[in-house]
Amino acid sequence: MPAASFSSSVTLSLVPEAAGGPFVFWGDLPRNARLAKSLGFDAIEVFAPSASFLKNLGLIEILDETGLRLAALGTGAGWVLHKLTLTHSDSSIRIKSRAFISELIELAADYRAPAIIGSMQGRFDGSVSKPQAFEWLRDALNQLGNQAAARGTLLFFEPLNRYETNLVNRIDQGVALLESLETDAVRLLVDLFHANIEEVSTSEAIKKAGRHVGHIHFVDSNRRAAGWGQMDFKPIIEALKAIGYQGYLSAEAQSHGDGEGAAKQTLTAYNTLV
Ligand SMILES: [Mn+2]
Repeated sequence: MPAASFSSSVTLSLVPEAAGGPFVFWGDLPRNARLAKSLGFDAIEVFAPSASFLKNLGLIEILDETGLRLAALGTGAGWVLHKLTLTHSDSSIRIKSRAFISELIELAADYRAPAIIGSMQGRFDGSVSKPQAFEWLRDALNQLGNQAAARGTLLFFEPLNRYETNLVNRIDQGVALLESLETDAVRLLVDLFHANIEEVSTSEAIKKAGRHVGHIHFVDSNRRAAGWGQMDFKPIIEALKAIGYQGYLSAEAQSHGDGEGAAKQTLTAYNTLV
């Protein structure tokens, strides 16, 4: 078994409208970045209202000060705040969705980080057929993946559980989608909460996905910090080691008002498992 070379990351939301969402830290980027560093994290993953919002916030100064890396930037605020998706029946909304994500890809690339497409994949319904939605999604991923590649980074695509999308729920469906693309710059984000709902075996699915796995949302079965649910993490960590995974275990968990507690618990689990 190869030695593990994972890194730790923790999520920070700067979107108050996402209240109740699975983020460990909320608001106050400088304070929470310093706290993440002092607790021992390698990186932060940021969920922000927009690229322009983040540009004005001094992200580079706080990364420089703390020595933290940027693991990834989420794009889901396009959905939460503006109801944008890449598979919407209205072409003007699909165009706005690509532009919203494109700006975040550019900004993330400045920090050598990928952007994440999760909820922005949308869902098919009404006048939009499943094949039509997939055609739009593939076209968007090709364009946005090429953009990321041109900037020397990757794009992450996240399967979501059945209550959040009817497009890509499982890891093998994500692999099939990525293998149908013309770009090779898109990797799967495996969120262990979603996988726990949808997979027969998360560890076997990870082994089959192999090189396509680019990022992990590290969270327990009930979407609380790792170790505070009933997930069996050992075979999952073994599977990640077996495929030579070298990315982040990024804590994306509900913290119920105690970000520091959830962050500490995540690191206890991380240090026990990795
Ligand atoms: Mn996630």
